[in-house]
Amino acid sequence: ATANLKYTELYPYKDSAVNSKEFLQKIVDVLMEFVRSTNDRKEKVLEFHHPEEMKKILDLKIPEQGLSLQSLIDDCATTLKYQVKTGHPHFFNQLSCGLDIISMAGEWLTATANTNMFTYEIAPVFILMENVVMTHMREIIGSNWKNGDSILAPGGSISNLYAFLAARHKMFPNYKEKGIATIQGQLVMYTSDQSHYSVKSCSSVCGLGTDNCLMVPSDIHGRMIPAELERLILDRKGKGHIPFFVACTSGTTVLGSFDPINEIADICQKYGMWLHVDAAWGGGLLLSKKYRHPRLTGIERADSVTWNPHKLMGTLLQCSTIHFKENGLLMSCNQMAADYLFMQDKLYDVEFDTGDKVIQCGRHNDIFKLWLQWRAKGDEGFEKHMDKLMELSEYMVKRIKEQPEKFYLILEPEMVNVSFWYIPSRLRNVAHSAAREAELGKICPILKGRMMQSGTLMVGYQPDDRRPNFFRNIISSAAVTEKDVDFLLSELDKLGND
Ligand code: ABU
Repeated sequence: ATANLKYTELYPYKDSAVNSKEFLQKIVDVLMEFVRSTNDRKEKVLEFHHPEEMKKILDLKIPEQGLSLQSLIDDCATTLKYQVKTGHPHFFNQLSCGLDIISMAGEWLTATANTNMFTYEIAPVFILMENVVMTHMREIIGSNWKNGDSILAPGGSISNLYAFLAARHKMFPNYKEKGIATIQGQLVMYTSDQSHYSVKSCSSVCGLGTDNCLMVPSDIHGRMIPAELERLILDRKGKGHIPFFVACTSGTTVLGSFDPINEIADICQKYGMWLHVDAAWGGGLLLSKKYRHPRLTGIERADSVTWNPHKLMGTLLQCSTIHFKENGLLMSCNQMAADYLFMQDKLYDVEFDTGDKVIQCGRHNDIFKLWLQWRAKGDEGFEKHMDKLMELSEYMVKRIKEQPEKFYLILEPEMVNVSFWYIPSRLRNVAHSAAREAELGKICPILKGRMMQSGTLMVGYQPDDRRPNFFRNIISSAAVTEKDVDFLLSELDKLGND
């Protein structure tokens, strides 16, 4: 019946529950087909086409006259046909993998409620949920964090920016009104050379300049060297600068390494500096008794923590949180008191209007899908999920070590990032050296290209400061099993062995 109908036959243009329901059910059928194929190991992870070719396949133009509802249903099916299945058990490419059905249901509800997260007035249930979940997350960070403050932000990079802004506000409370003139001297911030680039971005966005974001050397495991941090602080102090902020990483993007929080906290305490822990990636391990320590030991000593549920916890994109030990800082730092939104004489307790704590106005509802997922799993379910991901990564390391002729493990991982090279036949009897590493590095983009052309697998690669290109395999999806890890290794060998 939807074939020849147009949008004007649906709510709110026409009072037709029948037409609206039929259209939406057809869309749900399309979505369900994507969910089914995502979970079918016989299906490909992607159907790759180069952009120019893809432009020819797709009809993307905006028409003069609106299309029929059936055309829109077809558009939805075509869109998903060419979308990479990031929840497929053979997708190991990104930190955010998987397709959690409960969280997806939450996102559907969120879209249906279609509200903004700035005031209790228009999002009463979601604001209270945010309160409950954020308090729970802070209690997991540390028992001394319960009375702190938190907010959901559009991604880990913006969460890290919030930490920077709060730290500067704490040290220079007049900055908001007086600006740069209030700071007599050069502010300096520190992070490791393995940290996420968003930390360096803060120094550019916030006017320090990237030369004043010092990249502290890391050790061979990818962990910040505390003695180097202290040396660089003293060096800048000697120049009359103001070292004020350290961003320590719990779960680096490439190697999955954890900086030693306690040792870094001692240095921050000694020099009166703000300690931020970027646990966007590794934060999920706070939920595991087995894997939390020693990786995140000392996190309760931080002033702020970034933790992204859309990574290890498998919450649908996007869901990123930033937590502060001290309550009130977010509000005093960012509040602009817009009269048309944040009136103080409202019917209810305006403490629940969280929108004035943030630098954005419109804020997407990222809480409902997380709240619903946490209700489904409980703390126990998340703990099992973390333990399973870590055990699967340990299994992958074991399988790599069992095939030293085909794979070279780059380092013992602390997390679910497994770094390795694939060794094709021609390099199997060659002694390992810088020259061999260079050859192995050249293979990575070729093999990745073959993965994408065949559509059977996706694993990421990159170079780092110490080595040429190498593969970084991520297991952060609940869909992955030991058999999928076996498939991954044998498929790499099938695609790469020439
Ligand atoms: N923000 C880090 C995400 C990068 C990745 O998925 O590889």
